[in-house]
Amino acid sequence: MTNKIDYLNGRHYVAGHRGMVGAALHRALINRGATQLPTRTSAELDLRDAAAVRMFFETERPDYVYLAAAKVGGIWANMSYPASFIYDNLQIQSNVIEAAREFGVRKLLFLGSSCIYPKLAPQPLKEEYLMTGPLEPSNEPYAMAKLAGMSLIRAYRKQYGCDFISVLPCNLYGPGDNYHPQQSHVMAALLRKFTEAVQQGRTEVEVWGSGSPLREFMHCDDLASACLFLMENYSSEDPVNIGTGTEISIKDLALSIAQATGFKGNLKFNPDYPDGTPRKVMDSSKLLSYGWAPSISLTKGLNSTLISLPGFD
Ligand code: GFB
Repeated sequence: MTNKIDYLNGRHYVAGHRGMVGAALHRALINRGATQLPTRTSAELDLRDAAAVRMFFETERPDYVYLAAAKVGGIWANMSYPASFIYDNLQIQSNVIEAAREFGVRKLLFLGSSCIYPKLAPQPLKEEYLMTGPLEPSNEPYAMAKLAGMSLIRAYRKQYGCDFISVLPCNLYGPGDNYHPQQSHVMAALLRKFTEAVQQGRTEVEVWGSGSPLREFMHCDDLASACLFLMENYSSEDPVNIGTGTEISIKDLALSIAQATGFKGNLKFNPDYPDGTPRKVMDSSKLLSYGWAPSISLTKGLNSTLISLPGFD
């Protein structure tokens, strides 16, 4: 089912537009000619506050909603703040989805995550493997919230006929990522660690865990492109995987970043930190079959992200 998205005259609300994914969606919308993009920072609008969210929708009346606002973080953040990861995300997504229904949003896209698949599901992960086994414990609260979000999308389609869809991205990276030393995802963490090691003349960089886990990385601009493609071309209760199909071990990722940053020292794997799920590569053949494919290779994306790094304190 194809939906005409009215970029020019429609009002497009990207929830979470200051985050890496939301900012990429914002850029992509502007590139397609969108001019009406109501925004609120988290200081201006707390998406965990149902009344405030309702008032925002009543005032701004968005036609299209991209639900990229979420509490996110890497494996350490997920393990350190499990209550915030489930509570905040349940609140944010419930409030935005319900307000979108109440105020007649024409289409909404909800961002899930590849970490909602069972820890030991067969690989590559096909959409039908969802909810077939236990989750990876390190991010179970976050994954539970995202599973609930997907269920909300399905339920709102069934009960109210809302044109809401869910997508499941692989691990993401790109400009505007969170570079917090402990709380970030691995790509941002390693970009920072290697860059600082070179700047400070250090000869060793710590890499958490064993280095053996396999992950699939996508640049946030490719993700934004896939999301808009699905807004235009997809309408179903079934979620869609968004991945590159290419996986890399954490050790090889660290070696690639070492090379890209010009780091010549040693990697020190620290087994005191967890590996998380051993492998997480998605089967994105459904998306490919609709006619979308990624265009930013890991090498290209890594190099462009490197030159966009902020200064670190
Ligand atoms: O990106 P990441 O934190 O999360 O870590 P997940 C991926 C892998 O990189 C793990 C290793 O095996 C980490 O142990 N790693 C090595 C590091 N060095 C570092 C480092 O300095 N920082 C970090 N963060 N990792 C997350 C979920 O899982 O994936 C989230 O916890 C979310 O909920 C996200 O779904 C996409 O890929 O393991």
